[in-house]
Amino acid sequence: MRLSTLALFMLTTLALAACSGSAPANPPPTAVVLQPTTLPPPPPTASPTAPVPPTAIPTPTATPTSTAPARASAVTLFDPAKTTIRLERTIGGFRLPTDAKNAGDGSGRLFVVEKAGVVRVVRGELLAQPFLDITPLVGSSGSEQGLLGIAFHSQFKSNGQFYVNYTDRGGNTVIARYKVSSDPNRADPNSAAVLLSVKQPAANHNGGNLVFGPDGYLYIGLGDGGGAGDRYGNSQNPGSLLAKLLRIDVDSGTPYGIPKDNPFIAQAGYRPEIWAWGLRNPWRYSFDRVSGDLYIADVGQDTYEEVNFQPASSKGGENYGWNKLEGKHCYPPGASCSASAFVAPVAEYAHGRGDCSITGGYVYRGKAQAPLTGAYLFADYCTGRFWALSRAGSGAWAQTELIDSGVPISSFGEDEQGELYALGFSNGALYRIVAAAR
Ligand SMILES: [Ca+2]
Repeated sequence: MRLSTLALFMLTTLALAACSGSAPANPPPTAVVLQPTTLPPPPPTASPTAPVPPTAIPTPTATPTSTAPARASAVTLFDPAKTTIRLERTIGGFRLPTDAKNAGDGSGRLFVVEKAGVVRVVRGELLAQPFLDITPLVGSSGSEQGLLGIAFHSQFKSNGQFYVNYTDRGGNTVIARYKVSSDPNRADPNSAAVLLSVKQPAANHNGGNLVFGPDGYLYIGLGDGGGAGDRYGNSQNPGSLLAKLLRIDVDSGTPYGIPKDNPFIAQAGYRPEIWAWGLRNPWRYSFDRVSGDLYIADVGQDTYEEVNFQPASSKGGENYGWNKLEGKHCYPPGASCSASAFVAPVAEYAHGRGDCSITGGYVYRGKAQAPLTGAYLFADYCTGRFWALSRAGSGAWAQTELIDSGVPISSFGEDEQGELYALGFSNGALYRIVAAAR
């Protein structure tokens, strides 16, 4: 049993996104420790009434017509032979952090999600007052349950809307909208509106991420419902929302609308929310903020972790193969399968060195760490190993191991400037990712 490999890292409670972890979570730290930080201060213009400054998040551009490696603007400077990374610890004291997102409002803040049901604000330093505390609503007893993700509406600055993904006290997934209060560092807990509730047959594989795409639609990742091997048969069932990446319109309809160009909107037997399917537990996924390409890190079963790539030109509908494929290999091991029926991952790594569960990151598009530009960074939750995925002019993917940090990375974060961070789950630390020469 591969859980034995976790012992090395004392992570017996922490198989956050892995397939079979079911032990209760660690008790959280008892005190919030504010540490000196090297995070940049918020920009001086970021008062609540300041005009909206231009942000580093690009507006959607014309849809490309091919799956060429990258647009001219999506420059890649990263050279895997010359560059690696190091983790620079900035702030500690988070209690089992699961996500970190910016609000895109020019405030320079980073919002860190804690598993039990709290959202904290980092504005140069960690603010003592939580942004949101919905602990009474959140069921977090299972290792993969809790408040798992947050996303801010592209017009958050004007409409104050943000969205959370949590497991409720019954173990089911809830997607809810909240609004900020008159205090920009505090949400209105009474503003909750539930958009979607999805029954979860088991405690694990809840997905948990929320991301607004460059198209303005909300992308919701859901795992296969849990257990192991997709025992509930959701991954290749288009009538289920589980094991899918959903795409919904939060700005129309009640409680939400279906984008008219969703791939299965008119197909009998398919849920119209589905954007992509055949996913096991797409814990973390992100869009390249320059190219618009989508990277989906899908947690594997017992053998392979994988990264799926969807070019910005995609019309959706990709079937990423679970549970007929695990990584690029037929599942279960030894079975035969028609791999050509599915979209294979562009990168994978095998278990065997202690790795167990992929944590997807971001394509680096900031300024301060220029040697990382264009690299997609991801990590393994159990070992804390980091990799970069980059693409040569030929279109060939290169997967490069960067460091073996030993930190259980639950999630990455990207600030408004495109600088990247990583969250240590059990140690409650926020790390800045810094380029380093090899
Ligand atoms: Ca797959």
